[in-house]
Order: sequence, then C-alpha cells, then structure tokens
Amino acid sequence: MTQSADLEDFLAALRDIVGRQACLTSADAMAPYLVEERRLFQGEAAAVVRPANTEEVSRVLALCSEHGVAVVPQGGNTGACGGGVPLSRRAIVLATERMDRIRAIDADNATITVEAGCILANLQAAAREAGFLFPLSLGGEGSCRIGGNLSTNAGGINVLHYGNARELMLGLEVVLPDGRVWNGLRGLRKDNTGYALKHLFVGAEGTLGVITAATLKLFPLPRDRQTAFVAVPSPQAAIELLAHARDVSGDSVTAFELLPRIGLDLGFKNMGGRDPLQQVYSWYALIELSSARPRGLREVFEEILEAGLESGMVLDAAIAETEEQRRELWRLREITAGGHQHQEGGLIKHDISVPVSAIPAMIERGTAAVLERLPGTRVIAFGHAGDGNLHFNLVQPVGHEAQAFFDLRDTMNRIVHDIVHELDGSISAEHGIGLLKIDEMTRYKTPLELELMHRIRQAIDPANIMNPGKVLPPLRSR
Ligand code: FAD
Ligand code: 2HG
Ligand code: ZN
Repeated sequence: MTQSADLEDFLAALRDIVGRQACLTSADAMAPYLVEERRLFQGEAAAVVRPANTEEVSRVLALCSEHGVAVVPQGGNTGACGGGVPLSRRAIVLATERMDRIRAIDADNATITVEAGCILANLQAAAREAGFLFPLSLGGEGSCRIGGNLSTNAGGINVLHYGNARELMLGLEVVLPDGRVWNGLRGLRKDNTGYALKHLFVGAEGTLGVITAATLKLFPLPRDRQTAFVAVPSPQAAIELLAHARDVSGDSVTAFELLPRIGLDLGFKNMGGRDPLQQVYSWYALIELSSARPRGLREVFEEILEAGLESGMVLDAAIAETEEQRRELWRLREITAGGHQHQEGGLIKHDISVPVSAIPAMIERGTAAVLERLPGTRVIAFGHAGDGNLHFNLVQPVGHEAQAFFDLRDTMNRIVHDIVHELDGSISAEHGIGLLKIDEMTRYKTPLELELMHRIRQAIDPANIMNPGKVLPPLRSR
C-alpha cells in the first residue's frame, strides 16, 4: 500500500466491513486513540476501526493481512507501557469498545463468557448480579476492558489470593492475523490436550492476534470482609505480618498492599484526605481478609493484630467498622498511587516483582542505590507486596528540573532493574512491555528466551502485522 489510491481502496474496503460510522479517519476523531495514558508516546494511524463482532474483526484482519497493514488492538487504552499506540500511517487501531456483551453465565460451572470490549467494572457487576465474585480489580477498572486485561495479564490488588488475569482465564476466542477465528472458549478446569495455546495470547499485548471473547472463572461472593490500615515498623515486619495473617486466617488474606509514609504524604498534599491514625509512622500495610462465610473474620483479624502488637510487627491499626470506612481506607491506597503521578515534577516508574521474601531487600538496596546516584530522589515504593509486586516509583528531588530528572531514566532503570535481576525478580510484574521496556527485554531475557518468543511470533504471524514493534526487541544477529 504505497500509493494513496491503494490507501483509499483499503479504507473503502474497511468501511464496507464495519460501516462508515465505525471507521474513523479524521485527526480529531482518531486523536484519543493515538496517545496513551501517560502521554509518553504519540502515535499515528491510517484509521481507527470499531468492529461490532468477531466476524467483522475476522474480515478486518483478513483485509489487513492482504494489504500488509499493521493492526494495533486497543481496549480501554489505560495500558502503562504504550502497547496500544499505533506507530505508522500503515497501521490501524482496532478498538474493541463496541464488543462489550456478556455472552453467558454458567452458574453451575462458575464461569462467565464475555466479549473482549467489556469494561472490567461492568464484568464485575454482571458477576455480582449473578451472585458471584469476579476478583480482578485495579485502579483503571472503570475504563480498562477485559481483552486488554488479558493481553497485559493484568494483576491488581487481589492477585495473592485469586491470581492474575491469566489464572482467571479458562478459554479464549481469538482472531488470528490472517483472519481465521480460533474458538477456544472452553470452560474447563482440566484440559491436557497438547500445548495450552490459550496461554500464548495472554500477556502477548496484541502481538499474536485479537482476543475477541473469554471464558473466565467466577468465585463465591465474600459475605464477610474486614479491612485494616496497619502501621508497621518496616517492610520486613510487614512481610512477617503477612505470613502470620495468612496462617492464622486460614489463607483468607485477599489483599495486602504496602504503603510508605512519603506516598501518603504526597497523596494528602495533592489529592486530599486524612490520616486515620493519630501518629505518623514510616510504613503501613492495607490488609483485607475476605470469606464466603458470613461472620467470624473480625475476631480473627483482632487476634492477628493483637499478636502483631505484642511481637512488635504491628505499631498501630485502624479497622474499618462500616463499608464507608472501608472505602476511606482504600482511598489511602488510591491517593498513594495517584498523589505523585503528575504533581511533583519528573517521575520514573518501575513495575517490578521479586519473591515476597525479597521485598525488604529490594526496598533497602534499591533506595540506597538510587539515593547514591541522586541524593534527594523521593522513592515511592508501594503496592501489591503480598504477591511480590512493588511500584518502585522515583520522584525528582524537590526543586530539581523535571526534564533533567526524566533524562536520568535509563540510568535509574539500570540501577533498579539490575537489583531486581540479582534478586531473581521481573522488570515487569503486571503492566507489560509495550514500547516502554523493549530495551530491558534485550538486557534481562536470555537469547534463548528471545529466540523462542520470536519463533512463536513468526509461526502465528509470519507477515508481522500484529502490533509490530511492541514487546519483542529485534533479534540480534549471531
Ligand atoms: P489497552 O491499554 O487498550 O491495551 C493494552 C495492550 O493490550 C496493548 O498492547 C493492546 O494492543 C493490547 N490489547 C488490548 N485489547 C486487546 C485484545 N482484545 N486483543 C489483543 N490485544 C489487545 N494494571 C495492572 O496490572 N494492575 C494495576 O493495579 C493497575 N492499576 C492501574 C491504575 C490506573 C489508574 C491505570 C490508568 C492503569 C492501571 N493499570 C494496572 C494498567 C492498565 O489498566 C492495565 O494494563 C489494563 O489491563 C489495560 O487494559 P486496557 O483495556 O486499557 O488495554
Ligand atoms: C497501581 O497499582 C497501578 O496503582 C499503577 O498498577 C502503579 O502508578 C503506578 O506506578
Ligand atoms: Zn499495580
């Protein structure tokens, strides 16, 4: 498609498939689809198409395959690594927003089958109405879509108990790059019939095909839920408290988020709110216990906290008495994540995981190394410590120049990610690779891993039309 006449033919054929209204080509209409959440990457595309169903997706992909046009799938466009940004005028964005139906709920099988464009919060609500819990939960849940969640293998706050998106998925429907539809929508918990193809597409960030529907696991709704904001003397104490709480509660800990005081302070400063505890402490754990049984957790939680106070693992705690208080405690998590994002100048983010036991070492070593490089850097290490995932975010020193700090990102990435690597961790725990972390893939994945990934990609997408330039760095010649 080198000539503008070819482009016009291609766009006319696209319009025939999805309808004029669902094929956007004007700069204004396309603008929101060309830029991502953090505005780190500005994209360009020939069109944004919004198919209504799997058949239309299939026809669009067959057409793109025929014309050699790249396809960039997009859900809610909340991804943190630029994976949904199209990179050329020979690319289209395929937005799943119109494919948002709940196809079926099988109560006896405890599964739900949904289209890829279903907003996560709507999926949670549909499950709830049917008397079930769909436990995937994250800050962007009001706008992200399940196809995007699966394609990034999203994590969030309940992973330590229920698993990440991959672990919640039983079956997928996928349109392959050549337009063929693979119907793998099986709601089976056991299926050992050769390679588990479905898992290739989870976490692939749109580089292998378009997920059009999924069959997902449902769980009993929690009938008793207890939430506490707990001051702890150190990350080490928090990790010991987690083990103790899991043990005493019979593994009922469903969320365990670590929050540093500096994150809360910036949250209060920039987003408002108030401290539920009288005194100021350095570290906190936001802990939630849940059970499908209607009562009993409150006593268990008190027992955990009392033992913690006696042993020194706990310094102080506030337990939510009402649903409103529970929401207020969870708001402390929200402001810790949000309070340093836009308001404090330069920001360098890391989404890392290490074995849960290595969280204290990660924080201690990472903080020391970053401060050695640039004294005054504000380290906001927070997040899903219960599953080993920290958002190790670095905010510029007060008074520093924002761009000068941001220019240090390669240096800071090296410092933080080398320590992660030494601790047998991952440089992307839940946000993916996209465009942002391609160089890190070359550095931290072995040549064998990269070669196998390239071979898989080549086998499924030989024409390289699915989200090219994302996830995989070019293979080094040997
Ligand atoms: P998009 O951003 O649209 O796309 C993400 C990637 O998936 C792209 O590469 C895209 O090409 C591909 N893709 C999208 N749909 C499909 C499809 N149907 N088929 C094939 N490929 C597809 N993430 C977490 O894991 N945990 C968190 O706690 C968390 N908290 C967040 C909080 C906030 C406030 C925000 C804004 C984001 C947060 N995120 C979190 C990141 C983001 O929400 C997740 O990565 C989410 O899963 C992305 O879904 P999406 O629909 O927005 O995907
Ligand atoms: C969260 O857990 C998100 O709040 C975002 O994954 C993390 O902003 C971040 O770095
Ligand atoms: Zn997170």
